[in-house]
Amino acid sequence: MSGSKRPAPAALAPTPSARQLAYQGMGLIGFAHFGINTFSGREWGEGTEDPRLFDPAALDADQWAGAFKAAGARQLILTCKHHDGFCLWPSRLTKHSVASSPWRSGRGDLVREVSEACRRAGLRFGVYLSPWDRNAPSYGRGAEYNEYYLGQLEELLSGYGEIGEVWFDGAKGPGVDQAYAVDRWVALVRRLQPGAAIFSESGPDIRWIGNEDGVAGETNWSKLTPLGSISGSDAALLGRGSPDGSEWLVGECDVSIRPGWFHHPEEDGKVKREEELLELYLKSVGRNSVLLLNVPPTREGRIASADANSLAAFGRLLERAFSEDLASGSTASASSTWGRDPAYAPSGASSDDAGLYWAPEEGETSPWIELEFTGPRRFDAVSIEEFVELGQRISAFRVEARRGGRWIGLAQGTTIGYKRILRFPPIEAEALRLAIDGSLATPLVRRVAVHRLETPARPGER
Ligand code: FUL
Repeated sequence: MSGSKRPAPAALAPTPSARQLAYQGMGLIGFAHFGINTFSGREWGEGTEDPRLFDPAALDADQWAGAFKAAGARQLILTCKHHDGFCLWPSRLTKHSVASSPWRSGRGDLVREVSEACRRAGLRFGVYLSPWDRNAPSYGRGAEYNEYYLGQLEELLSGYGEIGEVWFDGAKGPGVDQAYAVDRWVALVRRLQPGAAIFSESGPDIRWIGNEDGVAGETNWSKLTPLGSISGSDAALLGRGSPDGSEWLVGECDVSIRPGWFHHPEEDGKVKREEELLELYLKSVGRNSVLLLNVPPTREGRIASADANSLAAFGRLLERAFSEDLASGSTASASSTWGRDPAYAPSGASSDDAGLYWAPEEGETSPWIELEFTGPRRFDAVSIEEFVELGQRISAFRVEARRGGRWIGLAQGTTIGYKRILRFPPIEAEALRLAIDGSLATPLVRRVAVHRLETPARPGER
């Protein structure tokens, strides 16, 4: 085959949309639960709360955006309306909103303030609009409520610039039954905000990961055959996806930095620290998913200092660990390489260029790629990326390091997907090998990078 060009390997359906790729590329995104519950001290309001309760005297949306930005978040989603029905913008469709509150003398619009602060900080802005509404008199009256909900959605999608994500919460309390016109919600988002990724328990762009702990399955396919309605036994399936799923559905791991989704002063001592947040990052972003981290502002309308400090320290940990690839400059070799087109050369595996990947010859049963470092490297984590544009393929792999001429197993796993990060005890080595033991079709590896998560050397390390 020397000198000849081969066409790129054929796509393995399903494949991600540009919208889904852009979404997953964000990695870490923020969530801000804020509303009448912040003032009543509840997690689920009843819908009967007096709007006059809402008065965040020192509200500073730039401070929120800055706190999320410091962690490295790329987007912030605001609970524009939670289950209690209170709207953080002056909706024309109800009086149960900031317009009936003392905040900014009833002339405030928090959706505007937060969306503009996000833009100033370089964050995308996303909206959460609870379908379950305990205040709307029409809730439970079928079409009437659906019109109301669509009207509110239209206000949010047309009045606040570009929206990065729309979050449809699946929570629905007992009692009143209301059938949702989900197809119409999706059509409206596609029409007004074609770039917005849509989250619901089962898509169409982003799927719920099946828990609210911020943790994806160790095996995690970005593919699933939509479940329709979700029952408890489906949680594990949501966490791991399915190799033969019919749709591309990226998993999103939602979790709060505190026990509750809303800020309660009595939980000020229970804010997750940066090490815990890094662990969650490895179990979400590091498992082919996205981390949606909730940090709820206080009654004053600010992110509390404990939360802001954790976010900033978390951001520093991520920056220190992942801004550098300790394998850069390595010489790559492989069991074989697809064709001779330089775009498919093994060095593509350690390149940042999104257009490059390494693929072995078709039909090879145990392909591998090795990176010979420019000198010994001390590291405790490896991140691997598949070229998912042509479908997710790898189902079994191993990572080994060569030290003093001997190969040592560091980690093994099943899926890789958009990104897989593996952590192991620190080791000093001269070379790294990725061996692929199972793949649905010719594996395509975009990148293999080497990292150090911990700086202090501990006694007894290998
Ligand atoms: C759940 C809701 O019931 C919680 O209050 C919170 O908003 C969480 C993100 O989703 O379904």
